[in-house]
Amino acid sequence: MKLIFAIVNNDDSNFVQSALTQEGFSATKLSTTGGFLKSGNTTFIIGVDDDKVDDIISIIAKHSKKRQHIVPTAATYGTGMYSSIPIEVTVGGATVFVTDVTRFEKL
Ligand code: 2BA
Repeated sequence: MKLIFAIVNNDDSNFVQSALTQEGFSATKLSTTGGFLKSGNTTFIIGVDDDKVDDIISIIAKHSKKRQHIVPTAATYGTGMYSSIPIEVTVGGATVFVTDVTRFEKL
């Protein structure tokens, strides 16, 4: 068995959730915050049999879009002056971790 952690954009999360449920997969949805942008995203926790991992990744990939975000960054000059330079970062589609489950119980 595997445990999948999938971090997706909030705007995609309902589509991912609906598609997983429709295909018969159980998932837990957490409200999370990205460490870099400090903005909200959604993390799904999904426990599945090994042979279903690729199916789940396909569902997540299908419903997770890439997005561009403009982020202000601070530049420091030798004169002690600062200025803010916006940079563009690409977020998503989804960040997915797959880990082994050593024990699974439903009590
Ligand atoms: P954030 O940490 O808010 O990162 C948002 C986007 O900012 C990232 O998109 C990436 O394009 C950029 N970014 C992140 N850290 C950066 C850095 N140190 N320098 C420059 N740019 C940086 P994604 O890679 O698609 O990640 C989307 C979200 O997935 C992340 O939101 C974070 O919540 C999660 N994530 C990504 N990689 C992770 C990892 N290795 N471990 C845990 N969570 C991760």
